[in-house]
Amino acid sequence: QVRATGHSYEKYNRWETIEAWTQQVTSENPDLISRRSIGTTFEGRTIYLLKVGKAGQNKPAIFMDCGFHAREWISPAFCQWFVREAIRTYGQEIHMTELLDKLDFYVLPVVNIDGYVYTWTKNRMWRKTRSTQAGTTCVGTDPNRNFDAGWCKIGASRSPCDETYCGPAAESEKETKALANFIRSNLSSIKAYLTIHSYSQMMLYPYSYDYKLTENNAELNALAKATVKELATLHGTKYTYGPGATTIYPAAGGSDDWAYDQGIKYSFTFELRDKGRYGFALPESQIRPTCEETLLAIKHLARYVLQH
Ligand code: ING
Ligand code: ZN
Repeated sequence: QVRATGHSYEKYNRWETIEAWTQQVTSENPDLISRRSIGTTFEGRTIYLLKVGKAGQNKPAIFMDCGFHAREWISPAFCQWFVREAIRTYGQEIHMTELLDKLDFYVLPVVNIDGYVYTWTKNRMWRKTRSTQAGTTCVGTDPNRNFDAGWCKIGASRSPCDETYCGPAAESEKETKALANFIRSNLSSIKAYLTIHSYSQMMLYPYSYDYKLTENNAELNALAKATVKELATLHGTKYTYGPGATTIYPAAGGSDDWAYDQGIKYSFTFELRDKGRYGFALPESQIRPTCEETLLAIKHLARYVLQH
């Protein structure tokens, strides 16, 4: 069997390798995976989206993205792991089989591809996109401050040189615009929005742009509590959970808040391992345990969404 060059689920892969992997995994599993482009990045790279699930009519869907922030390498690693486990365990493990029979997962392996490439070539700790604009030599917008959810009102900066720059306007970035357009076009099927970040071991839900609570706060709290409990069963990894504003920090323009306000009632940000020992530079030896425990959490969440 031909493999995407140098690809490994237990290593961090460069973008070219991930891109080749999306092609490979799709062509090898045509009954479970299809690939499309939802747009291109500032530097012209193709933004791929994988649809993972058994073909069926009017299926509900769960949208999950990885790689918003360039340096959070464990995030794209998890999206790849998730897809591999889906194809490996479909027809073998009852819960995964039921999930893929009854719903579709939209998996966006890397949102901020230009930034990700930059962390491999120039600066490992880059966070933002790589867009440029007239009037400043500073590069990049924080994609998780760029959504139209209390845009730039709190926990974000209007200065292009800052790490949390909200951009010249909401959805100014080609990457966030592409993601938002896809979700807007598929709102009737998307039941949950999941965005994978690192680090700090948290499961966050809206709101982050305001201290107000969502209408279903009690349900989101109970679901998060049960999900992090499930995650901990494997390696004992402890997660905290709660509304973003009070659990991590207030921050406007995040994708989870935006998705929630679009009507997607199950909207979560995961902050994967660790709690700061290695931070963004999480060793490759932790890819497997991190992805294993996160998979348990996502499957638990998906089962819940399917039943509600
Ligand atoms: N954390 C998120 C960030 O963008 C967050 C936290 C989640 C903010 C949801 C706003 C909304 O700052 C990391 N590590 O990126
Ligand atoms: Zn992040």
